Amino acid sequence: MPVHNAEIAAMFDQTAELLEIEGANPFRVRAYRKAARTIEALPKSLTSLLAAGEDLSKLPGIGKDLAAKIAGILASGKFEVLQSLKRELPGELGDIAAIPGLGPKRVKILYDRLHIRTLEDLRRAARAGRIRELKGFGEKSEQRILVALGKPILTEKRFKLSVAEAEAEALIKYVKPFVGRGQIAVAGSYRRRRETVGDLDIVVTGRKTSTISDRLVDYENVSEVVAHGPARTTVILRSGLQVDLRVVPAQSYGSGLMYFTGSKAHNIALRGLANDRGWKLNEYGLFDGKRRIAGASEAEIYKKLGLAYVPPELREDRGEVARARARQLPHLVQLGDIRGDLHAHTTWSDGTATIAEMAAAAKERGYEYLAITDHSKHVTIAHGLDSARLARQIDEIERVNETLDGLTLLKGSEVDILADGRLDFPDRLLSRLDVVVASVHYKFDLSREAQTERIVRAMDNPHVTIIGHPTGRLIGAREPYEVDMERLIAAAKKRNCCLEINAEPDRLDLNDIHAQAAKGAGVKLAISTDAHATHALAYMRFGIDQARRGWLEADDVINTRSLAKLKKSIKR
Ligand code: DGT
Ligand code: CA
Ligand code: CA
Ligand code: ZN
Repeated sequence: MPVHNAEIAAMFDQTAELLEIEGANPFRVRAYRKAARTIEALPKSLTSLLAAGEDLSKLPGIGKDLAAKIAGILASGKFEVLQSLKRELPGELGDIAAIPGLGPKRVKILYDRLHIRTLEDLRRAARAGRIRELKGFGEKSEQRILVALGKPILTEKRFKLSVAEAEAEALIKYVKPFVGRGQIAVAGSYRRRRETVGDLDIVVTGRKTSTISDRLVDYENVSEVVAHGPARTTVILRSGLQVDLRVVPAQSYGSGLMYFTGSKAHNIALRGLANDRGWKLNEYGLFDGKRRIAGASEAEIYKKLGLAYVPPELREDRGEVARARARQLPHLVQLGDIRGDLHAHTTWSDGTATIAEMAAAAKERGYEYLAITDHSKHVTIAHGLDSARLARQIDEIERVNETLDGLTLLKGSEVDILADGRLDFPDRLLSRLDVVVASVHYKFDLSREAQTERIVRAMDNPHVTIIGHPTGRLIGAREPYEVDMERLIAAAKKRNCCLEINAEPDRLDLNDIHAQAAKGAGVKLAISTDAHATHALAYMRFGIDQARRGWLEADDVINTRSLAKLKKSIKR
């Protein structure tokens, strides 16, 4: 049974949690968390990477030790470290430790003295007044526990799009052979390419007697069957991701797909249009009385409603219905429009591939150009470059460029924006570069005013081409720093500076809404992968997803330009 990346990531996260309860070395705890983030974001399964002979210890945050552990998990399906931790610390102790006021030590007391292993155990003990009797607890902490238990401690779990995508692709590959000549698609927020996905909604054509639901239930990766019927089946995968499968007749495939793609708000707007004409729209079709006038394809439904086809990424009821009626929908940027990548790291800082290897990978993607933008010295953990090393790297890039045919490496830097808005390199060096990505990597806790001022000051430097990952957020892990986005956008416009859509699946920064606002103000965007390895250049597609959700067209994105035009348009 192949072990999925999401499962290994979950094992590492859980290990980190239990180690924390045990009071283990914080460095060890962090190492597991970091490895989990890396694994979640991988575009390929670890199984296939290993089979292809890739050295896993080259992945960011994964050393020799963890690489060996991963190989062990892939071979056995089990993680011995986690299992022994669980033997020592059973139940839901990790969840219990997450309750405010209860740290690892107190969790241990609860377990040792009252045998509390689950949230339910804890609730029962608190209601019975047994916690206040424990030394060091008292009535107040018992009250606090009860209050905390009343709230949803485990907030609704959403999955990053990249993680959901790996699950969805494996699942579709498995069920596809059973679909025969029918149609199947993943609908919902997944099809709209939202940055996170609550569950997967799969629509498949078939008759009432279809056996496709039985096949899904048999899927090796299913951990729980919530509902199982001929028309609708719901399962939970081992990663915790829920899958809803709906079987619809072929003549309702378009309406079913449309309904389950949503968003709900978009559906409501469409139903309103149908009602205005005296029709009815639901998941079975578009009806005039009892007569179905459309339903087999989405295209014919939009057409009947007098609308241009609305790409799923736009279906959020943010004005797309009116624009579809006026035939004024944007021509959304596509992956094929992209001619190069403007943010990439190499072994000179914290990347895993050499300049030449990154160049070869970019060329393989059909790119015209790739900007090498290693970190500056302030990011010491990433072996950021000092002035002397950057000068040497510039020479090296020029040397490699001589050997290349069809691809041009751009000399660049991801230069740190220092706390006061100055840059981490002197102007005389920056002036030698083609592309300067300026980013914030520390002092995330400045006030909104100070943080905004800091970044605007950086843009004042005319050598700066692009502001990298402008809000600093990490999806599900780190909130964006406080910053006045409206002011940043206005400042970028005034200075002819670009903003980045960082396509790294943990970042997606700017997000869709901010990207749309930037476009509205006439600011150009760079969709960049921030690749730290050759395979990560493929993250471009996640950036394209967000750009499309932000209504961007090819012209709004600077790296859709030819090299000559790019160079002209980024000149300040
Ligand atoms: P998610 O899963 O939270 O990331 O977001 P969605 O959009 O995939 O939402 P989900 O899975 O609850 O439902 C899938 C689609 O089904 C949703 O986008 C629209 C449609 N849908 C669900 N419930 C309703 C409803 O009550 N009314 C209408 N009009 N559509 C609904
Ligand atoms: Ca969904
Ligand atoms: Ca659903
Ligand atoms: Zn960065």
